[in-house]
Amino acid sequence: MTKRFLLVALCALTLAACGKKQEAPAAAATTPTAQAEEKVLNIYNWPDYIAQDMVANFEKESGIKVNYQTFENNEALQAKLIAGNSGYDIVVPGAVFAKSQIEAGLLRPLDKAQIPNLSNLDPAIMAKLDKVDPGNGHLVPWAWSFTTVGINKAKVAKALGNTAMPENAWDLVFNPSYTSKLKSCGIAFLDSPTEVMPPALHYIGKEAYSDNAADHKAAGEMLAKVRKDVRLFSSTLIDDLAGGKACVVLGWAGDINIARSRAIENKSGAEIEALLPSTGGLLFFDNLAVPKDAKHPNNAMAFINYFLKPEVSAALTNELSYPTANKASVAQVTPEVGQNKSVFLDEAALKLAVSPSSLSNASRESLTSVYTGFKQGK
Ligand code: SPD
Repeated sequence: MTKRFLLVALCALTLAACGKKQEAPAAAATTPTAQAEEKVLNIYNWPDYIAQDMVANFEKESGIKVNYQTFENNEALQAKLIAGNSGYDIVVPGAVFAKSQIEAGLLRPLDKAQIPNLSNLDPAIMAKLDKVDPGNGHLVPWAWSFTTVGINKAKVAKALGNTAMPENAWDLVFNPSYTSKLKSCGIAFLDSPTEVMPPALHYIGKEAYSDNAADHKAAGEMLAKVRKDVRLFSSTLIDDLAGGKACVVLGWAGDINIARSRAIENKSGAEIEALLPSTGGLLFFDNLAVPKDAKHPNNAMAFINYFLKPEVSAALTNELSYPTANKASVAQVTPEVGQNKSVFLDEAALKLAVSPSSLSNASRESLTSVYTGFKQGK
């Protein structure tokens, strides 16, 4: 997927709008037909990534009982899909992993006849997703956002003292001149090689999704210099930031905005902000997909169709600060969310932003090895 292509798609959207361990669900013994399929749907999604009433409303409307479980990173989902027989009927892989999952036959083609609301999707975004999923045969976009730096403004200002905020927000997590000061109030990183290494590569001027092991090593050398200042590798950055365990995070803009709302709800007084780095954030797209061995594929299609109702997609955006690709939902996005520049990026931020790209298995292995060394302080 090229940067240019995604940029055009996202501009269209913007203009319009502007680890818990879990048991796998029990699998049914046979693959049922549409008529015979039991009224059950097993969903595996990221945490804090669904509107509050969506499952209950779908259950009420469809009579299908939903079992909902969460995973914390693409690596965890990938392991489940490779192992097979996960018991899940819907999973939500990122675009960076989805291409290779489709090529490996891990995902089942969509039955588009059962999803008439596909017509609500933004054709520009679907055309771009076609690079990951030829013919848009396997994926329906769930939500998108970008990886960036989030801060608790007052704590960061205090920890920096006389030092001004950097022009490039990535300096707050990758430049020892800043991290050495910010460690006092807590620096937290996402805990995943494919979340931390691409921003690190981007920061040192390499391709964020470089396949070159020498680039990976160079990013590891940069990271080693800030390792002693990183307090947490975390899958709970929303709580860490809202609750005060961290004052700076390398995380997802959507989750940083959730932390911001939570701090306001809790009346904690913390002012939390998702920053727009001067060299750009890293865009990501997460997508609904059906594992090849799903036992309730027709129920999965029903859920996808339900999600694509304009009001259902809009509820996700309004509650969680994550835009969707549902063009028909844009009119129902609240002005507060629609005008937030760290939810819907403006043209300038979109131009700077880095688009996702598929990573080969070999690259993922190399990134994991460098990341593990970084975490272990080697
Ligand atoms: N609150 C959950 C957000 C899920 C984000 N997925 C991010 C994938 C980025 N590569």
